[in-house]
Amino acid sequence: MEFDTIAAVSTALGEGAIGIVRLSGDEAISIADKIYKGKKPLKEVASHTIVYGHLIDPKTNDRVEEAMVSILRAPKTFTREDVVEINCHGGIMSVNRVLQLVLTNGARLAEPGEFTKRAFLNGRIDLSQAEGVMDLIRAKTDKAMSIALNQVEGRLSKKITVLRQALLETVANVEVNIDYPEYDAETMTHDLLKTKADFVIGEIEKLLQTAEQGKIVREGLSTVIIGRPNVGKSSLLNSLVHENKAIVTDIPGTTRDVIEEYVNVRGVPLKLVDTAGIRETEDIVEKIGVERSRQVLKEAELILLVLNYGDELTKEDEALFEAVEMMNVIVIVNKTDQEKKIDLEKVKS
Ligand SMILES: Nc1nc2c(ncn2[C@@H]2O[C@H](COP(=O)(O)OP(=O)(O)OP(=O)(O)O)[C@@H](O)[C@H]2O)c(=O)[nH]1
Ligand SMILES: [Mg+2]
Repeated sequence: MEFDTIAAVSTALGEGAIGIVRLSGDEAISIADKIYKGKKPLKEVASHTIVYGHLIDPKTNDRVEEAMVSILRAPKTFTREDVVEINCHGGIMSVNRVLQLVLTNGARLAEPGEFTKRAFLNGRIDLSQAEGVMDLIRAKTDKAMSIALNQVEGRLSKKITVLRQALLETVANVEVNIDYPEYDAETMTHDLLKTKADFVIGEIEKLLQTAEQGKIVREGLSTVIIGRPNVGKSSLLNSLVHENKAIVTDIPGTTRDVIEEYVNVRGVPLKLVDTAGIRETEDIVEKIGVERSRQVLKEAELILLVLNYGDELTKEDEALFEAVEMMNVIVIVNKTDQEKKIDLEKVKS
């Protein structure tokens, strides 16, 4: 496929020792040559090497930056196109200046993800690997990272290829049976076909199940802390994240906004959500908070329902039990330092 030459800053924008501006496309090397002065022009530099030089503005001949420039010729590159990586000083000004230079000299600003898109369109990676690249960049825990890396390396793709192959072979076999009945090919009886199909369906279902797990590892398990006002929901959040994130007071109705924080539990990120205690209230602000609590409750994947050891179960508690009946719930009995009033048998039942 033929594309124009794109450029973008590849490193995070901010203050760092090095910033990289990357170009990809047929014109990548010639555009870089327009703004580069070193021992020899970049077009004479061997592929997959890095050279030192200065970046100049061709209009004024002013030196703009000092840089190390990597030359990577097609097809052994991420995009399968010619790629140039300009390593300059990290820092918003410097990196943007270099980007401006390559843009005014013939490159087009890449869209988000466009390098990966090219790698996909040019057949360097398949769709599942392209998704893996994004997951890798966004990974929040070690586990998420290693799963994404597996995907980038094509493990998922390989499993899909095997299933596809099994189906193709079966279809081919059926066609041989029909077109050349005289051949000595295995006869695809109904039973045989069903066994083969069941096997493939089973494998696909297994893959779909891991997709569900993958989503959790990637995005975090949405975990919502609910309970009556003042039972200690915000205290629980603070203790789990080891930080005074949410305001804690002995006034019922303290929390009004929905507060979110990530914690890492054995590699699985939990997106902890603290909510306003659910109760009937006339306070306008608290009312909105309670409404939000009900909303996030609907989207939760895991519920932490907090009760108090020192109180009898109230109608409000029972209403909460009903609201979360069909969901994954962990019941937490808090304030065990107080005198026991709660009926634990009732909680269990
Ligand atoms: N005795 C005792 N008090 C606690 C415990 N945990 C929390 N508290 C106190 O209970 C009060 C309420 O705690 P919060 O964490 O603000 O309760 P909440 O459920 O977030 O309350 P709302 O935001 O109003 O819904 C505070 O005064 C806490 O210090 C505990 O285990 N024992
Ligand atoms: Mg609170």
